[in-house]
Amino acid sequence: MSEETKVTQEYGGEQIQVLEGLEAVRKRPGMYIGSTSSSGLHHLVYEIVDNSIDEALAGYCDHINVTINPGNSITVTDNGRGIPVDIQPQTGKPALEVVFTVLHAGGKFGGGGYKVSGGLHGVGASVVNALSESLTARVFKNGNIYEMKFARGHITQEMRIVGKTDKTGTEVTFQPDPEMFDEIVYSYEILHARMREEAFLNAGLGITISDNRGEEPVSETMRYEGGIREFVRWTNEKKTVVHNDVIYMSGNKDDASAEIALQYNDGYNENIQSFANDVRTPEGGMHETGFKTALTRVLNNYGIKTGIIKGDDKVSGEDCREGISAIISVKLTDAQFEGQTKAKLGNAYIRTLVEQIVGDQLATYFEEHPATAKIILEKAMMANRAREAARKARENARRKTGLESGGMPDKLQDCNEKDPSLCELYIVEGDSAAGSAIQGRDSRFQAILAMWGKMLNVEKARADKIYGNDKLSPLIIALGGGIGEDFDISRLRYHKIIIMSDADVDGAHIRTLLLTFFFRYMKPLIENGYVYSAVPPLYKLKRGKTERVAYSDEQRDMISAEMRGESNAKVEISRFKGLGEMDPHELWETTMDPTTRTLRRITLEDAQRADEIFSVLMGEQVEPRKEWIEKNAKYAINIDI
Ligand code: TSJ
Repeated sequence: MSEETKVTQEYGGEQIQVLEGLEAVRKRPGMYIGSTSSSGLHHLVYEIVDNSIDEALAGYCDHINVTINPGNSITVTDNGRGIPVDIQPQTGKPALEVVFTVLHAGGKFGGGGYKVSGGLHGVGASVVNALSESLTARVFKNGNIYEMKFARGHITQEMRIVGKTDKTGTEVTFQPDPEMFDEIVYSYEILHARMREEAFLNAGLGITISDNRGEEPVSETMRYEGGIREFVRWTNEKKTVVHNDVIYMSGNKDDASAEIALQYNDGYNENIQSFANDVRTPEGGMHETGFKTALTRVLNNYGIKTGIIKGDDKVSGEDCREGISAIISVKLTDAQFEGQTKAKLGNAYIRTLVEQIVGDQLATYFEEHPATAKIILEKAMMANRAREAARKARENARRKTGLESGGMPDKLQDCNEKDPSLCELYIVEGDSAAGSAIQGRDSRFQAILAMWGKMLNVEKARADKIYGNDKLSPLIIALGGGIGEDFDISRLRYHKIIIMSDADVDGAHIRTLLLTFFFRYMKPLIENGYVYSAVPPLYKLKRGKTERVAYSDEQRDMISAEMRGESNAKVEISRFKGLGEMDPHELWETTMDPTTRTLRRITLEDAQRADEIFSVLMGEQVEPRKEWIEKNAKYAINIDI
């Protein structure tokens, strides 16, 4: 067999593999981009932008543009070297073509790790290509403009030169395939927030995000010379800080690097945001563990050495984190994302690296800035005393509420089943809705807790007050696992906790409050996926004696067309005003029956968003609150502040 035919045969084999690869992406898009909902749709943009960021990390690019075009296609451009266009000896094809047609291992969902800089980039580019109705790539390089086009992963125009240029860079435009996604409308807010994060995490890199869909184009350029230092400042912007400087630490070992920035505010919440290779790790992992260990150790050592901590008065890890805003960003070539949602970093050597950096550099910082060190340490000691007081208050409250003896609150209509994994707790807003829920439920496994009225302002309250609060303590007692540091998920009485509230402003208020409370005091509930939102119907449709319900505007239109049928019969459509309006049977059928209902699982992201909204609405600073309410007038809430 001559050398030439051999090559041709291999080429043929590869061609088939290429198509099979991209076909696999179209068969199981969720495997590659997480989901086909809005989150997956936005993920396409991140996959493309990642390549430009790699080019920036390699030192060849300092600006990226991300544009939402009319019709919801996306254009990403950078001023890097341009994707290589030369023919690869192994494949006989231009590198550009390979980038878009060969499925690379890698990415957060595809398995494998980080793209190693220096190698061929384009991780994820073929996935985006497979899921796009059309995609055009242009490369500005060697004085030429090269162009190549694709549709659903297939080449529709081979690479060709379409003009001359004196610039270098890459431009990719793609139109997500509506056959592949539940919705194809991009959110400027979501992309803007993510691009801001990328700009913070990559100091000096400029990112412009634009939206050209409306009559008035919108655009913002973000560039942070200070990187994650500015990220921390931005996080604390609406808070009152207790020291002025952001503390910054960084270091590297072998191929891995880590940087950490932190600053304390006068609040009680812990806000640590960690990233691995610019990907958020909401469940933490080794980098967070290393940070926490070192922070606690450095503060205690400093306190003992200076005599500020006397005797046995050591501060705990939680004490050291009250009021902290911190960003931890690590970059490594072999990131292991673990946990159910791949949201946790598993590489053990990163713990050592971060622990060493913080251990050395924070200690040095404290030596050089004793005034700041004292403020932080005294805040931790104050937290320690408050926690001690809270523990006593809790014991008192327990005795009073009969928690020890297992007495359950009046507001709770419990279920008969005792196995928590089979039990559901519906948290229902308002008396009449609770009444319907109590009558409509299956009391074998569904418990109802009625809640109403204005709840405690969780932002300003400490744990001791929360235990004694008359709105929250029935909930805490009903759930059975305690709160805060002694929250014990094994004592939880229900594994499904379902918030059932109206789709109006008051309902949103209650949901925000509850999610914030869970996020701050029972985080494992959300991490374990135990918290849900009930999805009540929005419309009732009636034709003669036939009644059906719809949960969205689209569904309403679909069902109404169906019911109208060929005969164009009259279909009456009415809007459900609230849960209280439904009779028990209706409520059971549409919202509570496990065989027909829809439940929306609350993610850590949802809860974090609620927490942010809550901070703005309940925080001490008036200006941000005013701004937020003005911006969200339709959602403006009457809160007892
Ligand atoms: F992959 C992609 F299509 F998604 C994509 C890649 C999309 C966008 C908007 C930009 C890029 C990209 C790729 N920007 N810059 C690069 N650089 C390279 O691919 C490159 C250039 C030169 C060399 C070299 O060794 O000379 C190596 C690489 C990997």
